[in-house]
Order: sequence, then structure tokens, then C-alpha cells
Amino acid sequence: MDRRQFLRLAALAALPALDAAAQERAQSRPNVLFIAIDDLNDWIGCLGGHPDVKTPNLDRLADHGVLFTNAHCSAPACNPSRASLMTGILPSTSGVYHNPDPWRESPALKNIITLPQHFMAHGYRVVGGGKIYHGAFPDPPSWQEYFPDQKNNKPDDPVPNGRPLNGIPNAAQFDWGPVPVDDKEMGDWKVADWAIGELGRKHDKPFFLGCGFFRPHLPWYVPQKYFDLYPADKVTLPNVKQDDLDDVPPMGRRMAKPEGDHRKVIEHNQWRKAVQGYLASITFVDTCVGRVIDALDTSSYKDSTIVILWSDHGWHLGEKLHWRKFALWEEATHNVLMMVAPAVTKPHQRCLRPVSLLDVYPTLIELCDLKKKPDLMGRSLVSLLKNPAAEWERPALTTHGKDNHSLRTERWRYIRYSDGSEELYDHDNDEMEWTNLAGDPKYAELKKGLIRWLPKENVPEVKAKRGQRAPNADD
Ligand SMILES: [Ca+2]
Ligand SMILES: [Ca+2]
Repeated sequence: MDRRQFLRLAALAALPALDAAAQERAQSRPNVLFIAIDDLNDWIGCLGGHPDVKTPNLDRLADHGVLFTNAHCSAPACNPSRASLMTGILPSTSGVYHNPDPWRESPALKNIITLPQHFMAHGYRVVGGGKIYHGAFPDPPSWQEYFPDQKNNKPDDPVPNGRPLNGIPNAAQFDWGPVPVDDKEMGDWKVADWAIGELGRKHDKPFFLGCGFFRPHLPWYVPQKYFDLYPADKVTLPNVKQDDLDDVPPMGRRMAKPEGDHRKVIEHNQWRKAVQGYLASITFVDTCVGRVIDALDTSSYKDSTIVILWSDHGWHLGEKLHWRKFALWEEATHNVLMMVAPAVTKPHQRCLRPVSLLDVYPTLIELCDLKKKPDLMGRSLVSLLKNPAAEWERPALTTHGKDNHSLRTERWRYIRYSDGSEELYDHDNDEMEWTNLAGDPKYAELKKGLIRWLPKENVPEVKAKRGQRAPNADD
């Protein structure tokens, strides 16, 4: 038995046996279908982020319940965003800020009961498939079963010959183009097949089913038919102001790195092809989501299953001369979040309140009537699920690296870097965050009101020990 198997068994053994009353309560709880999408920004039809995109299935799911139009990640990178959602703890408290940070080694997270573990402790069957946690840190104690397996959470994807297809040398996964295979050979398709199989089974107790899709994460290799939907010469490019970084402090400019990806994309004349590849990858994953939702809708669990779908952060495709996530502006922090909860949500609801992926854990606890966990740092969204216009005071906080924070309210974005430099944007008049108002004395009071929401503690980064496997920074 290896260490991981041991930990998993130890975690199971530690669960208290349920008494008869608890068992009966457990039987009546709703199921949870928990769908994660990697690196999906707000370029989906129902969020209006891109005029060309085709996402009929995500739009349909959003119409079944509440779409949070102003949802933000705790961190604009896979590992810290997912670790925060799954534990309910902020990066500034855990020290998990970046992709290589081994989150279970954080003093704050070492013994934490994760979201799926909490469901397990309440008698649920808890299974997962695909990318839920970041690749290098799959956390077997969180699951009773996993597809493809507890160590390798992600089925392999086929790759085309002749890489890089975009001609940009030495750019690793930063590549795009069609892969000549059938949908069925794609890793995400297999994850959907697995989830459909779970939904077709007879379950004798409630289930928590985690289903994690990898696209539109790089590389953007999906079958040709998805590329054909978006001819490169016709796609709409993001609206970019060439001198946008002139009023951004040096720490922000370093995050944007305009001489990095952006320069390469321009030099190789790849901007249109990149947008095409991202849109193609989005429609591919939309198709996978649609298959799983169809399977739920035709199953006996349709009316007893909560559906939550989220993406782990946004993605820049040239805005602020920046690419990828790893920054504190709207394109990187804004993510997809939608929920359908039988007997709680009504169809066709939009919620404009600034919410956080940190809020997912306490929300699912309340919806499923699990034992409350006072250590969680987010807030339940159930009041907003019932009434999307309900009062909501707290801004959404995003952290990128120690003591670099962004706060988003309905109208404003405020950024403060660790050296004290700042940005302030007015979304009522500047949705692209072009004009930094932080230096204008007129906004001093507004800034003071926002600053009080910044975390009081900013613990050091939990770093991988020397010799430990260091995952690719963009994995
Ligand atoms: Ca990601
Ligand atoms: Ca600017």
C-alpha cells in the first residue's frame, strides 16, 4: 500500500458510523452534480463575453437556474483557485498562491476536511472524474472512487503531428489547431462518458459526483469541426487599447508581461488563430457538458440533484497585452458560476452580486443540510439563489501571490499590490478597465471603504521542497 492509499483508507476509517436517524436524514438529501471547467473565461453566450461564441448547452443550463454574472476566483491560477474552493480557505491564510504550491502541506490545510470529504462524512457516495484538483495534487482522501484513477485524474488527450501548429517555438502548451480524431478519443469526452455512466446507475444513497473538464485549457487541440465554426478571418478580436499599461504600476506591468506571449502572438500573426482555437475549445467543452446534462435530465435523479458548474478563473487573450490568467484584472478573475437547486432556484435568474468561488463550499453545506463548518471563510449563496437581488455587502476578493489583492464590487475593481501601488476601475463607465483612477483624490473615501475588506493576514507561500516534482507553471 502506498502513502496515498494509506491516507485514503485512514480518512475513511476516521468517519463516524451513522446512527439510524442520521442514515434516514442522509437518504433524503439531494445529490450534487459538481461540474468544473478549466480556464474558461466569460466568453460564453449567457455571460455575453464574446459575440461569436456558441455555447448552447451552458446557456441552457444557466436558464434552468441562477447564473452569477459577477463571480470571481480566489486566485487566478488552477491550483490555488481549486484548493481554495475545495477547502473554503483563502490563499492569504493557506499560503497556497501558485500552481507548484503543494496545498496539503500548508499548515492551515494539512488536516482540513475538504468539500467532498464533508459529503462523505454525511453518508454520500463521493466520486470524481477528470480535473477537479490541480493535476499534481489530486488528494485521494477526497474521493471514494476516481476516473481514470486516484493518481492520474485526467485521461490523456490525443495530439496532432507537426507541433507547434502555430509556429511559435519553445512555447510548450501555448499552441492551437485541429487534431484529426473523433470526439470519442478526447479526454473530456471520456470523462463525460464516465459521468453519464454514474448517472445511469442505481444509487442506494445520495451521491456527490465531481466531473472536471480540461478544455479550454491549453493546448487548444480539438477536432476540426469545432474550428470550422469560427473561421479565423472572421472572428472578433478582443477590444485592446495599445497604451493600456501606461497607467498600470510596475508590479501590474510585470504580471502582464507584454514582451512575452503577446509579442510572440503578434510576431507570428497568430491572434486570430488563437481566438479561433479558444472559441473552438469552448464549444467542444460545451458539447461535453451538454451530454452530461442530458443524461441527468433523462435520469431518475433529475428532480433530486443540485447542479453546480464553475470555472476556476478567467483568461486574457491580449487584453492589457496579457495572455493566460496570472493577473488581477477582470479577464483573469471573472469566472463562470451557475447553479440549479430543485425547490430553491427558479429558472432564468441572473445574480449581479459580486460572489466568490470561496462561497461554493458553505452554499452546498446549506443546500444539503450538512453540519456547518465555522472555519470556512466564504459565505453561503443560498439567500441569492432564492432571491438574486438580496442584499450582499461583501466584495469578491482575488489574490495573486503574497499580498497582491483585487476586490470587485458591483461597480468597482480595486487592486493593491504588495508594494502599496494601486489600481481602481469604474465598471459603470469602463468595462475594459482602461482608466486607472486610483491616483485621483476624489476616490480616497471609496478606496478606504474597500481596503477594509483586504485580508488581515498574508502568510508566506507554501513552497514545494527541493526535489519534489514541480509541475509546469501553466499546467
Ligand atoms: Ca485553470
Ligand atoms: Ca490603462
